[in-house]
Amino acid sequence: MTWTLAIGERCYSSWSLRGWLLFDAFGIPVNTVSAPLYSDGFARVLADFAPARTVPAAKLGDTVIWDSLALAEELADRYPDAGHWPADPARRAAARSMAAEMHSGFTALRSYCSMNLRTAFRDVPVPDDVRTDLNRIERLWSQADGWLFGDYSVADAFFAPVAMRIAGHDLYVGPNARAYVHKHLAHSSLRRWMEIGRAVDPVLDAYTRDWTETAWPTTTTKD
Ligand SMILES: N[C@@H](CCC(=O)N[C@@H](CS)C(=O)NCC(=O)O)C(=O)O
Repeated sequence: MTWTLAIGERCYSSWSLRGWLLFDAFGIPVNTVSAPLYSDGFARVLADFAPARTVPAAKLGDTVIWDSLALAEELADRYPDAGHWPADPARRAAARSMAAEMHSGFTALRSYCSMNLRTAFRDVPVPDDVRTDLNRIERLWSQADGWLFGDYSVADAFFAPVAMRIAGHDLYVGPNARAYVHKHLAHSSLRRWMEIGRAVDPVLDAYTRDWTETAWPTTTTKD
């Protein structure tokens, strides 16, 4: 039996990206079904995932999981060798804390800079509360040497859309954080997600902004 994951549009649905990375980046097979955001089709697709009302929603037989943090824990329990969390207890505790802080926080950055993997912007004015979020993110990422805890973990999957917000809005962060953003830009799972999203997603007007558009940053390295 294979998991099915309901996702929104790949270019715009940051939580869907996290959910999918929890499978793809850890080698767990998954089929996706599209639940188009802001459409009647959204509720129709999610009816199969009751009581879910947001994406991502995952299903395996009678089991339904409708929250990305719950999905991370459930997959980590079911696939103990997949490496969702660092093996070292202190690092695992820190990784869990980071994923949880991301799950419940950074609302200023998240609401001001929506994830948009199709269109990038430059010269975006940065309000104080967004800078405060960025400062906190930089502090958390400061230990990254490659990925946050050595091997790719749930903490990295949870921060992937944050890295894409920084890249796609050309937000200033220092050299360490910039290197971490580029690590995500080079990540094969993320690149594949982006490619498919750009090929199949419609342009959603809700994500149009008045800021100056620019080319999406690319990276020459691949993971
Ligand atoms: N706490 C949820 C958040 C999921 C979420 O807000 N997903 C958005 C799409 S990125 C959604 O489904 N929005 C549709 C809605 O709220 O009606 C999780 O961690 O999975």
